[in-house]
Amino acid sequence: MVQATEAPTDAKLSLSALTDYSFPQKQWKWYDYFTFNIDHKVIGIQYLVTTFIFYLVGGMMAVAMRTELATPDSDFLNPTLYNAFITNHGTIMIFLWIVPAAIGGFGNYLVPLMIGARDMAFPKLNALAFWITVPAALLIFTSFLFGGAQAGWTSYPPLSLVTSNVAQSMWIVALILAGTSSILGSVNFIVTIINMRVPSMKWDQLPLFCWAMMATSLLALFATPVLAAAMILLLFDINFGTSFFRPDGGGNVVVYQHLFWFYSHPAVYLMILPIFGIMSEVIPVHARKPIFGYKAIAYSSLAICVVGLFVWVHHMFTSGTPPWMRIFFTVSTLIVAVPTGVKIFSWVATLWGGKIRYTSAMLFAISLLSMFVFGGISGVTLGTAPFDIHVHDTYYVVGHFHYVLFGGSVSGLYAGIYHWFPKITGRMMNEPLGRVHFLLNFIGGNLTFMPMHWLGGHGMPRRVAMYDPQFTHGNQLATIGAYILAVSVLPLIVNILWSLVKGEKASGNPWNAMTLEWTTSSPPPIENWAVLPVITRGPYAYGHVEEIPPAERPDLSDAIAMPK
Ligand code: HEM
Ligand SMILES: [Cu+2]
Repeated sequence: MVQATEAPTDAKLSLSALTDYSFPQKQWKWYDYFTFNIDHKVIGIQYLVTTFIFYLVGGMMAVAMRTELATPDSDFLNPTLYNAFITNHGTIMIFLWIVPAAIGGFGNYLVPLMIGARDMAFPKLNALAFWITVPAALLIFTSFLFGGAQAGWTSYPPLSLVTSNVAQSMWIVALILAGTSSILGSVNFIVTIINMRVPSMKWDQLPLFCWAMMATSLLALFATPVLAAAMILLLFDINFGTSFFRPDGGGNVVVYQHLFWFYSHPAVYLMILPIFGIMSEVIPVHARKPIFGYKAIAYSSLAICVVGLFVWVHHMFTSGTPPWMRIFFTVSTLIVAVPTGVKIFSWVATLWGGKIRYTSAMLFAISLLSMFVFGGISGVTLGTAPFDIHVHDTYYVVGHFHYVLFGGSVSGLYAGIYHWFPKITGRMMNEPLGRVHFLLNFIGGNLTFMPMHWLGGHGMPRRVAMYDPQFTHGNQLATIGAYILAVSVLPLIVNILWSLVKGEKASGNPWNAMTLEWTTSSPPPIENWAVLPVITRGPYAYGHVEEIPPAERPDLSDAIAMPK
């Protein structure tokens, strides 16, 4: 564990002196970011940068697929390569972008800073968790030399037993590595949040992002080992002549589906809970209001974590599930929408009557609200067995999960980038360019994924390179949307690179935020603070003093202003 320095820890954190704990100190050099560095901030940045590059690779595959789908015939990619692209696009987006960027990237960078710790509880384990994602990515990329895995990101047997064995095995090992990284990370977050908070921080003063990371980590810890088990059994079936899932050897394919979805439904929460955490930080700061329903938001993350473990069969309504199972899992799926709704209402109530600043971070948070709610509602329709049976494996499902994954998780990651970039780099981003990015993203996202609901509802199956000509127009709209999305990342990339060099210098707390990461300098020094901060109020006590000039501010250092 990283020890606190000998500096005194009795300084009071008063609102008039939010940056009191900053001090000039050594920073890491550029080459430190290429080493087995154990600083949580370096590891967070390593995750954010590498996963963003993986995102671009996954995005290029998507553009290639949408180009193929611009016409009904298979004339751009050959169908085998098309299958490899769907499989690896999905895999990269989930396992190499959203999960590691949200948990590994923002989680590592922010959690210690938000709880007043100098690092994570197990810094070396943390570095190990990052570095095993690198061979995972290399395996995925090099598997294309062997044709690439082609059985979809779900890799159901028997298809996964008969397509491209070498590439499929590489894919499996990559997932086991990514899963191991996720388990190591979870243990670290749980111990860190429980044990490493500054002593003065009570549970109800814990920032909501940390609550979200706690729920995420518990969920990852329960669910991920099951994925590893499924993957190892599948690897044996492919390479060592076993028949756990091989039908002609007496194996059972439905068992694979249970094991896979027992992990992979919770995985959708691994992809959205940390993002919900980002929302709960970004919205109050830019709406200048205390968060509405702090406890409701914190506990609903835990509720999602528990109920989310009991809904997985909604992915298997068409796999011969008996009626009682369909009823049970329809009901549990609808129940999980309740704690999610609680969060949505709390964010809307926080916005309500706020002094909203339409910063790029806030724009992406609002875009998340609208697109995630849309995807959540189509999710409720899918969770209802009688409806799901009709649209299962159609483009309706693809429309649904892109609204939650792209409109939800990716918007949230973007909001996080615009919000914490000044903290991480010490430079402000360019706001007008951010708005261009937001507009292109919002228009492109809806144009790409909205027509898919219509296509699926009219019977277009998913995972196909060729389709019936009656579906041409809807597909062309989606393809145009995808090109807009491809262009939309350019302003973001230009903004990041330009701001890194030329951006206006950021103060310790450019947004006037109240969580602890803003009390140190931007970027924070290696040890985070000279003296550990002392907490005297909740993390969202907005609207009381900020408009009063510092000299006239009342001394709130003893007030604990928690929203009730
Ligand atoms: C927050 C994040 C969510 C993410 C990331 C997500 C992601 C996904 C993904 C990747 C699939 C595709 C499965 C496949 O390949 O067959 C899917 C399908 C499905 N989702 Fe979601 N989902 C989310 C939320 C929800 C919600 C809130 C519900 C319901 C309340 C829901 C219900 C379903 C159902 C029932 C299916 C299965 C459809 C079928 O196979 O016919 N999802 N989701
Ligand atoms: Cu699910």
